[in-house]
Amino acid sequence: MKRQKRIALINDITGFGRCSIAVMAPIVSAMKIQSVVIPTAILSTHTQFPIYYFDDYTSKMNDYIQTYKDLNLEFDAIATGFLGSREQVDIVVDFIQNFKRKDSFVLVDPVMGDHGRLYTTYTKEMCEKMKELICYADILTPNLTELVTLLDKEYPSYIPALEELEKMCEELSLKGPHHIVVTGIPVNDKQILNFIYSEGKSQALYVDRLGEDRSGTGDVIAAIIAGAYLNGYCFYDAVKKATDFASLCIAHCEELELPHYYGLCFEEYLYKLGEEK
Ligand code: PXL
Repeated sequence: MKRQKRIALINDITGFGRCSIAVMAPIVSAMKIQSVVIPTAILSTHTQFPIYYFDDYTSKMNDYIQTYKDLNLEFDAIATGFLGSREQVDIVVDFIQNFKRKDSFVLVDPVMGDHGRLYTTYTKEMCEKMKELICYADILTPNLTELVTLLDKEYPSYIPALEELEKMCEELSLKGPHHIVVTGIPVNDKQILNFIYSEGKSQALYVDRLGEDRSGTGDVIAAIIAGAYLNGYCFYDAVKKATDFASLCIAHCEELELPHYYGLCFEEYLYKLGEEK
């Protein structure tokens, strides 16, 4: 049977706030890839809102995934994001061991924190488990907070130099991932650095800083990197496509004066993702 490319999205479903699956599923669909949703938690809003309803899906995930095992479903890529509990890491590892093939890839977005702080749902134990998960990743998309946490380092009081970033990525890549992008590094008032480390080679990709940081940016970027890489882009081009798209959405959020925790209003630009290179 001929079929479209297919990606498993293991992430939370959040109703309001444009993050995780609510963002990633439409984005990969726009890139002509079938998305298969595997929920880790169901939230009314994400955890950057002052209040949210959080329903941990851990106890249901194994039964949910069993159907896919019984159907012998195949996935060309697996993308993991926000995990709601420590046990979920074991479930995700089991999923990867079952479904990863030689010609498929795993993207791990180690959603743990930002601006030097871990998210409120994130425990020390979960950080330890996340270190296990990254060993299964081909592609890793940490921000600076997540990069240093995964390496047991303190969040720096200064912006690390390119050589230092390269060293940290090199250290992390020894654990598994051969493509790493450290996203959203605020190098100065005007620019954001996305530091790309791909099979031993580093490249710095600077983008204009448009207003304040916006939640959900990492999810938009991870989805486009996964989709573009699956569609045959090299890693650098996949990251470039992702950051160009995010910049477009952020500029529109600024025009609309949206609160930073409302996520990126990507909807009216989705059509651009379906266009050929
Ligand atoms: O965008 C990252 C993210 C995903 N999912 C949930 C979150 C966050 C960031 O705060 O709270 C539930």
